[in-house]
Amino acid sequence: MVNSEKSIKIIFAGLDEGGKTSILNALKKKNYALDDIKPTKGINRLSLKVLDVSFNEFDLGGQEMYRKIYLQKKEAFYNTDLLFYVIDISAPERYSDALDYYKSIVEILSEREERPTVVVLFHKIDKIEKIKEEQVQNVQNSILNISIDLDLEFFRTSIFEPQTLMNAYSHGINRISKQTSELSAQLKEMAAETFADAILLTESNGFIIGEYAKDDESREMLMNVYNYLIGAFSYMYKSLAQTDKPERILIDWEDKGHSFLDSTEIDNLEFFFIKYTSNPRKVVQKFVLRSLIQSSKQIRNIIKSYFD
Ligand SMILES: Nc1nc2c(ncn2[C@@H]2O[C@H](COP(=O)(O)OP(=O)(O)OP(=O)(O)O)[C@@H](O)[C@H]2O)c(=O)[nH]1
Ligand SMILES: [Mg+2]
Repeated sequence: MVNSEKSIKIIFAGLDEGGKTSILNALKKKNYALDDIKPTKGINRLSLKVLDVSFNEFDLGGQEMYRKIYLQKKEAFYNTDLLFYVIDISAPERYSDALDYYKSIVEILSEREERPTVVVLFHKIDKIEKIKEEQVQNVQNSILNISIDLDLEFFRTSIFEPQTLMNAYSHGINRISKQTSELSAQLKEMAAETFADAILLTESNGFIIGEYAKDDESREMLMNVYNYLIGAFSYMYKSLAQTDKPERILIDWEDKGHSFLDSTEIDNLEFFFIKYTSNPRKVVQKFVLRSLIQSSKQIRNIIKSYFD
């Protein structure tokens, strides 16, 4: 699925105003005010390197004139590993256009016998008053019919519920990695050893590499912690000199438990483990640190072979 140069192509496609750029901004923690987002002109590309894997994300502006160009030239869709297809669930009058565009993309892919992982986002679920469940089911069925042979999953998302975005994004990334189950198993073990309810492994830019949560509630807390840390904190952290950087940061969420941020270096790159526990009394500092170092070694090997 992933080609040998270890370069991963992720595209975000869908009609104009669907929310693609907003989703990417939310995932990348660019806390722009909502009104600041302008329609995307053409294609926006974001590149990020994690170890020796480069992730290239393409935000395909969805206005009709751009869609026409992509469908005509087709290259925009070539060699895609992961396609996020964004549908504004609160705009039923546009479902049929959204389906047509999706169908055209799938046709281009099948001409070339490409089978990327597809994640369909029914987006803007916060606008519940506009959602007609029966119509949504019809759209879902049509997409299923069009997508024979594709690894496909549906998610319901909103930028006002960041964990919904994280779930969808993590699912997509996980599907294109062969090593995922091993990494999740490792994170689960690490969670057990460190009395964490949820644990997240991120690259210093905030890119999520792996995640484990024992239930939805702790996943939601983990996401809150992640937003908090990756937003203001990582900026501050980066500006610190190496010698001034704390090994561990503890945040007390009062009645909601504690979270920890531990940094670890793998091949001169910085990674963070974000942990959340609802019961901090259980956490024994020394033991936690020791097991963290042990687990990091194993995780290091998994990360290195993540997209092999
Ligand atoms: N209510 C709500 N509005 C959203 C959500 N996500 C995005 N929006 C709004 O939807 C509008 C369009 O968002 P964009 O991110 O520009 O959409 P886009 O898909 O990038 O549009 P193009 O670049 O033209 O293809 C903006 O006004 C956003 O604030 C969401 O989850 N809920
Ligand atoms: Mg856009």
